[in-house]
Amino acid sequence: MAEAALKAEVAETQDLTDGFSLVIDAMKLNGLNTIYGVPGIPITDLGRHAQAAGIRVLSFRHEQNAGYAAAIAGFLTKKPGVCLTVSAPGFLNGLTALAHATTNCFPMILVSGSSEREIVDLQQGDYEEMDQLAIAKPLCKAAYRVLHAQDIGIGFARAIRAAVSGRPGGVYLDLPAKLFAQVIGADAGAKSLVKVIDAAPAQLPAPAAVKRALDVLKAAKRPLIILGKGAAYAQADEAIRALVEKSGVPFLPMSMAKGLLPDTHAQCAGAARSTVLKDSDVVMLVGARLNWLLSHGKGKAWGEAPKKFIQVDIEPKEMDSNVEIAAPVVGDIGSCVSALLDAMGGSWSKAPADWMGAVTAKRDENVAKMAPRLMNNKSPMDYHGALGALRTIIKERPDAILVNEGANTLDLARGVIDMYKPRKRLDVGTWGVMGVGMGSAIAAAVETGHPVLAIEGDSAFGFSGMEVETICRYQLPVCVVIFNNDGIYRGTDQNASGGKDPAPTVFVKGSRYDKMMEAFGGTGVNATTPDDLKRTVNAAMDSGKPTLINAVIDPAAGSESGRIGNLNPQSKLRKK
Ligand code: OXT
Ligand code: ADP
Ligand code: MG
Repeated sequence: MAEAALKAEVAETQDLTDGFSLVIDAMKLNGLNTIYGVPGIPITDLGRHAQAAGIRVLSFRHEQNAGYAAAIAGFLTKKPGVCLTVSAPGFLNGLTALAHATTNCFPMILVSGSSEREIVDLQQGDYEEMDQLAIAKPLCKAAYRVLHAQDIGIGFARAIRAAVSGRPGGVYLDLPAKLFAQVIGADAGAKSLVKVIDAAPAQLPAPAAVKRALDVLKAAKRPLIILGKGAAYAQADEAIRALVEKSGVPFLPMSMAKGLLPDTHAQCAGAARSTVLKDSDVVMLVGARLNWLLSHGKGKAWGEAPKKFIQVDIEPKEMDSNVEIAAPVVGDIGSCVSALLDAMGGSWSKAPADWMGAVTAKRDENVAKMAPRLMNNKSPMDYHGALGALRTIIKERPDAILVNEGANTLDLARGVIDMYKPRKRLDVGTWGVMGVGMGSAIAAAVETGHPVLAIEGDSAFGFSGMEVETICRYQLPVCVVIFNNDGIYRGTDQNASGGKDPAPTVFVKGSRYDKMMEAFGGTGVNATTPDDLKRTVNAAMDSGKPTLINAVIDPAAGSESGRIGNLNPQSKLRKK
């Protein structure tokens, strides 16, 4: 090409922009600086250009894990986590995580490339043909498709607002392949971008609702505050602490709300759970739903005595979802808790001392009962011995983030390991989903820069295990401890037919998961005693290097479904 023609072409393209650039510009303008995804047609170049433009692009081995990373990034930052996938199969792989984000009220945007509308709608068999928008719709808060480059800015603005405003959740953004290469004038492109102002506006509670709630609380003889992961998400930590302390009411943290106030706080009722649920007369829910995790607010777990509920939540439809809510306080938690504090004034009398005394006595009894079990140094380890070792690690490193999944590995770690700071415990959430482990660990390290300790059942780990390569590739400060009991719940089941296939719940005996990490240049360790475990985890946390510790757990130590065996239907007619 002649020099003059080349110059003219360069000058001309300087005045142009395209779909790729507009997606990147829209993200950067709105502070979306990280992408979790898997490359491929039609978004490979988007990842490259985004990286070149200063967006951190974390490339995973499977979209589901990238999606779980985006979901937990949303929980940790209050900004939508972005997951980027290819069309049909990649999109579907990411969809479980989008649904999980929506179920858990985490803001996330699943951005998927898609095939050409004209061909998809006539079902003419395009490459990876699928009507992705229609499929995503029932599984998220909102779903949008952008067909024209000049609408990319609006598309992102709508997606961001939908993800973070009101009750947060997952949003799907469909970007057909053709969009990326569409070219428009650079000026028009710049003007089409939207910087979202006040994406999650404060929602103030009505003063009458605040007064009603305080009237109910004041009349209580045995009040209880339940803190859920919505309260952790809200980042209103100081106000929540002030409310708890000013009211003198015992608090029960749901799993991912542990650490909002330290589990060692004098008013923490985590170790007296059954007692406070049964015996309380007024329960204030703050960012927690009365779903299965709270036995729907009724039945045996809640005892015979009548109860009144106060519920602080941003979602009005949540009220009366399971039982009558005597005092709904609808608004964002920061505004609601501040309003409650203001209205309490300077002379609020604390909850009755005899009630706090009874809760403390029960808590101390349970803690004392557990203490000797945590000291055992058996080999192979049981859960308590192994967790006793890990508990001190978190105590000494309260800023570390704990990721936790499994059945016994989850339920026992939740009880044994005290948390000291907000948003440090990440787990299976509302669905009890296995597979969130490595995605959560990666996002936690990336978003916070803090070291991560992932305590994983051997089954749970298997759902996302290949991401240890991702951890090594990005050199993330993640220490994974696999509680290896040779299977799901236990490794001792037998095939009832007498045949040679193993039982459905058992895995290869004596597996060495630590070798997986070594395969990618990380550190692998086999730990057979609590002392070993403590020493090697400490070393890993000090080094900040990717490490995987295969913790050998007695295969007979677990129980079926951990603490939720009651939900597992069992045949009365057939023997196991
Ligand atoms: O007050 P009481 O006396 O009742 O005592 C309570 C507390 O007061 C007390 N406590 C304490 N005592 C002393 N000291 C301290 N510090 C302390 N703290 C508390 O302890 C008791 C218990 O307290 P807790 O835990 O708070 O209370 P409780 O009653 O358990 O609470 C009820 C719940 C429901 C709130 C709680 O149990 C809970 O949050 N549970 C979540 C359970 C959950 O979500 N489980 C995960 C799903 S299980 C199953 O579905 C699995 N699958 C299937 C599957 C899944 N899930 N997903 C997908 C995609 N595919 C398949 C599979 C495959 S689990 C699983 C794998 C399992 O195998 P692994 O190898 O991974 O794991 P292992 O089991 O280890 O082998
Ligand atoms: P947990 O499982 O810990 O009990 P849930 O996920 O059941 O918690 O409940 C979280 C609740 O928090 C949801 O009902 C959601 O609407 C609410 N929520 C989330 N963020 C906020 C916020 N910023 N302000 C008020 N409520 C919120
Ligand atoms: Mg197991």
